[in-house]
Amino acid sequence: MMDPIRLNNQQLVQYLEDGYVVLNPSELDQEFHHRMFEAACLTYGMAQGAASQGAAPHIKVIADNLRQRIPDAELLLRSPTIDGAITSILGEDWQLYPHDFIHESSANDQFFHQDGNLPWNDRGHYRSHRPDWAMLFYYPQPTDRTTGPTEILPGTQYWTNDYELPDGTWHRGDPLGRRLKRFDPATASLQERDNYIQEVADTWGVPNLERRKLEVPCGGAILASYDLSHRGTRQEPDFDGRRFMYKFYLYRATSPSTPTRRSESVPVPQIDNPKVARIVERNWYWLNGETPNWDPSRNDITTDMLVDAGTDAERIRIAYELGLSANADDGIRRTLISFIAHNQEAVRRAAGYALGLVNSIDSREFERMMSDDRAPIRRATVLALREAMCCDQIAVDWLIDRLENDPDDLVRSNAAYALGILLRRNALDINERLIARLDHDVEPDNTNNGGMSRSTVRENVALALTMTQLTSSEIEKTLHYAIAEHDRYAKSLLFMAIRRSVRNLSEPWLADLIEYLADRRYVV
Ligand SMILES: O=C(O)CCC(=O)C(=O)O
Ligand SMILES: [Fe+2]
Repeated sequence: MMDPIRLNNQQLVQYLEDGYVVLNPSELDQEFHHRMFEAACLTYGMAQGAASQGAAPHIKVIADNLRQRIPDAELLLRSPTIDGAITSILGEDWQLYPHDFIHESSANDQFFHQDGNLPWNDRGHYRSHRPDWAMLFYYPQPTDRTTGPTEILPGTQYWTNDYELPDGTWHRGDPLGRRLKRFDPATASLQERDNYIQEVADTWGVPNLERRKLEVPCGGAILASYDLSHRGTRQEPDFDGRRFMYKFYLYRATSPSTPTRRSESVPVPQIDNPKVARIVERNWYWLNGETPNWDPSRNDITTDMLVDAGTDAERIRIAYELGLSANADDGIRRTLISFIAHNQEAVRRAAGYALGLVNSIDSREFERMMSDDRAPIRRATVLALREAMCCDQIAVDWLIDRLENDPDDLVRSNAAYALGILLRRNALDINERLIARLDHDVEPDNTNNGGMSRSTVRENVALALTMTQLTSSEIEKTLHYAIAEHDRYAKSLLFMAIRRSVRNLSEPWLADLIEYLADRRYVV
């Protein structure tokens, strides 16, 4: 097969700035796309059969088994155009998260949303501004305005909405416009529906925010930031065909500590959108294992501005400026740290991302927040340690302690996730502690989203284990839990963790066997 075709610099900046790039894998021919179209029809046919027998078709048939049911999906993912684009964003050892789906358009509109950060609109962790997660949308037929294309809001991938509730619980999914008056499409006219969709887009508070319907030729694909706002649009009434979209979730399992894209620093090409320019620039260098050479003293942005910002767009822009200034100004640095305990959720969150720009933070600076009795403050503290990549003993011990003992599920799932991000770059002696959390008695199911009993915490523990090298005895324990696991996402991730580790430890034939089994996963 041909080598992967990497994104060029322009495409890479477009991805980081607008949140997506359109791909046309010309090495796959029309016959291939036709087979993928037919496979989607067949999958929906089988789903109907399952529905008539009372089984939930979305989980029994359509979701999560695409590579098993449709071997051509593998050819798509490994095609030089698709593989090369994903590699450019997520590194050479990019992984498929074990959730996938085929979406079919209809007369209904979806409303703008960010996909939940765990499958079926569940929540386990704060979103990442770094290129850690992506979605691949693939369209096995021409997709234009009439067929119901996917619509996106370019550049919205670094923002999000508040989700914490006063009683300590939280919204699990991230629809936009959660605060708008409830809208019932069943009783509304098309015009009212369209007005509502515009109102939802306007909730970002960004004047003239562009909406783009992504029309693609047969076999076109979109690689998008996981956090980009998007929606499925309705078909026009005179369209009598079918429009499918295969969706895959992908993530980065390695940290770009060595240059993979270029051999020497290349300045960022033109960035047009000032709201996200700083993040784009940071990510551009981060992808090459570098930090930008910024002058930390060149702005007059104050910490009050972060609190007073009227939109997440503005607050995040300010947060990045402050994070940069904090390297030269101790007052700003201390205020940003204190904002982790601020009473506004959006301020805590923005401060967490800001601290990702501060070089070498000592986790003792978070001592007060670490023992705060309010769960939202502990959640934000986990974010701050993760963004600042605090790997010292105090940080790691506290994160492990939270994973083992925190009464708040979102603190525990965030702690597991953060430990994975730390493990991705540093060897830490915590594998056994993570594995012990896979026991259902110590970490029971906590959600039924998607119609399956699952654990958001075990899912993130399993994710963390895909980012580390396990020893033989750790593999044995992980295998024990993987076999017993009923949460299909946790289970698949555990097999992926074993696959990663076994490569370095065992006979090549055994690694091949595990590789085969992990790839061919089939969940019922
Ligand atoms: O079908 C589409 O174009 C988008 C589907 C989607 O975003 C979703 O269901 O999460
Ligand atoms: Fe979606």
